[in-house]
Amino acid sequence: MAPLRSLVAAALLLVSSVNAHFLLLHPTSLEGTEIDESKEGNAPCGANMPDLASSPSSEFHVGGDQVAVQLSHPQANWLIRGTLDGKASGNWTQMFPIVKQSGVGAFCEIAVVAPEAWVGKKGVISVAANAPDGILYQCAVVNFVSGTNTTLDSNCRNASSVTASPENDVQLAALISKADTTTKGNSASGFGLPLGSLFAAAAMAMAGAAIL
Ligand SMILES: *[C@@H]1O[C@H](CO)[C@@H](O)[C@H](O)[C@H]1NC(C)=O
Ligand SMILES: *[C@@H]1O[C@H](CO)[C@@H](O)[C@H](O)[C@H]1NC(C)=O
Ligand SMILES: *[C@@H]1O[C@H](CO)[C@@H](O)[C@H](O)[C@H]1NC(C)=O
Ligand SMILES: [Cu+2]
Repeated sequence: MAPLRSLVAAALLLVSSVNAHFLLLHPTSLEGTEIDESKEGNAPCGANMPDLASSPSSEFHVGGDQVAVQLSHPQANWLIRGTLDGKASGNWTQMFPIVKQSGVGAFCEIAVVAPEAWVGKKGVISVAANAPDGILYQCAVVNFVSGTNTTLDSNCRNASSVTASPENDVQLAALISKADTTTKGNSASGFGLPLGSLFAAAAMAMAGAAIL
């Protein structure tokens, strides 16, 4: 009986791991806490589409706020982007340099930024993971507010085995609107210093890696 039982257990594990991709824990996903990971391959948000009038929303500080995820793959690259388009159909602005997570589990960036011009507006944050089984999506509807939030959410943590570093991912970079890409890092575009300096730091880190 034991062999059969362990076979069934192994099969169940396989089935559940097929659809285990990632969870968006903060800001709260459009799907709430019952995220259908089997639908995460659907751009731009996974199982649900945002509705600025009725989707639950939370505050997001444009000067720096948190995005917390839980990854079920040993590795994935992350893109965090935002738009004021209520249907999340375009006009994506990159909110953080693309990073590669290595290690299964909790990962949280604590200083994700949005353009100052978005203060007082409602929009959509979309988190895209380039995982071994494709590009996966989750979204959150947020009210953009001024300032920074340095009080970490209980879900905002990095698992002890998780590391992250800047990554050049052309597939994820292609998910940013062209018009935004050309002005990225330019303070005249509405971004403050933080994103510009983040990109500079990321570029320097990549240049350093290239020398090695
Ligand atoms: C995208 O932004 C442009 C310029 O601000 C605007 O004219 C256009 O309507 C926006 N498109 C969407 C889908 O929001
Ligand atoms: C900052 O984020 C934490 C965690 O989500 C939240 O409890 C707190 O209310 C936020 N602070 C402000 C000023 O919005
Ligand atoms: C998690 O790791 C990333 C990458 O090193 C770092 O930027 C971030 O601040 C860390 N998050 C927390 C909650 O310490
Ligand atoms: Cu997956």
